[in-house]
Amino acid sequence: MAAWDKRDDMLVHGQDPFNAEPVPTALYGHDLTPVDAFYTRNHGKVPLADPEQWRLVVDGLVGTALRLCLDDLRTGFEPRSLVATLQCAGNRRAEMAAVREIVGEDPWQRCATSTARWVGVALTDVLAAAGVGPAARHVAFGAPDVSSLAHPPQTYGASIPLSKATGPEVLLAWEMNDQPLPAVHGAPVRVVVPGYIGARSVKWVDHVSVRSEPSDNYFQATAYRILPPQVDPACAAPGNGISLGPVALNCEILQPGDDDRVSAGPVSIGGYAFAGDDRTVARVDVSVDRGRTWQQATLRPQSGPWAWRLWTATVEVSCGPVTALARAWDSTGALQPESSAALWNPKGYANNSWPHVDFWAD
Ligand SMILES: Nc1nc2c(c(=O)[nH]1)N[C@H]1C(S)=C(S)[C@@H](COP(=O)(O)O)O[C@H]1N2
Ligand SMILES: [Mo]
Repeated sequence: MAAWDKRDDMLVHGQDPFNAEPVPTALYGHDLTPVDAFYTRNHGKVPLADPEQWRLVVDGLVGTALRLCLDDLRTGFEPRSLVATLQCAGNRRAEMAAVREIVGEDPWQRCATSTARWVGVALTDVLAAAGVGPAARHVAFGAPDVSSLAHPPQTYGASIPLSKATGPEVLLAWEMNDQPLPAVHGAPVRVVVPGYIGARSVKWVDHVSVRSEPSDNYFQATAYRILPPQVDPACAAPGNGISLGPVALNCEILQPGDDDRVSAGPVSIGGYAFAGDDRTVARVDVSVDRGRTWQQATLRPQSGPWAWRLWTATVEVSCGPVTALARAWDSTGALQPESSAALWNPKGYANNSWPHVDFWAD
């Protein structure tokens, strides 16, 4: 086992903070990602909270501030369960870093994304219990883990617009794939914001604050923003760049893998596709002739409106090197952009260009 009970074959980008993604073969074919394969992204040391001691403070622009223990959450509100995909904004950064260097960020490959069934309560029910004031526009989340990626070091935080926070899908969750939330994934309670970049799903959440403005935490105000290419991220100030919320339409190929050898003839190609927030994946196409012709993939049934779409296509390949490309379309008719060069940004976020694998057919 790797650290935090993860599979031995995880691609570990760093031990402290612990950052790891599964290999494509560990993601492939599972509607729900086994917990030991689920990617994990951390910005500081994993806090080991005692569930008995844990309290959630709900304050800010509310009628009545709340201080809830785990039992209050479990017994005071209707339990909810849903399948949601988390996707890191840095997913697929390695490919973008090959276009032009990206300094100080982990080179995530294809698998900084995973899907689980989450159980908890709806944030909106807790907000309703506190009573949201008329000036409220955003809901901020705080956590105890300290990150020295901020200068000076800061605890992790994020916020989402109130309009998202009051959707029934946003959870305060304590269970993941029928198990209590493991420490590395946010025990005892984390936020799950389906359809938004993973960074907004704050782990070890201990503070929910209703505000008129977005959070001024470093990870909301300064990081997780698309900066113009000429900007040095070390000089970025709060509010610079485009703040990331909903996940951009994306897809990846998980099988075959790069450098695999397959038999010439019909070959099964498969992967995931995901469209954030209120968009859905409408179609995935595959090409083995560099995009001259495309073949439509079969979408597997979706495990719920907030889950990825797994897909497969059988294509004919002849002997020799093969490059397979994929591209997804969403429910608005939008297509993924073709090249990661066009998307390059200094922190390497939101690479949603057409994925490709290079393999060999004998
Ligand atoms: N408290 C806290 N929450 C956090 C983070 C963190 O470092 N600290 N990382 C965020 C990021 S960037 C991502 S992509 C997801 C990853 O969740 P996971 O580790 O359960 O996969 O958690 C988010 N929530
Ligand atoms: Mo992330």
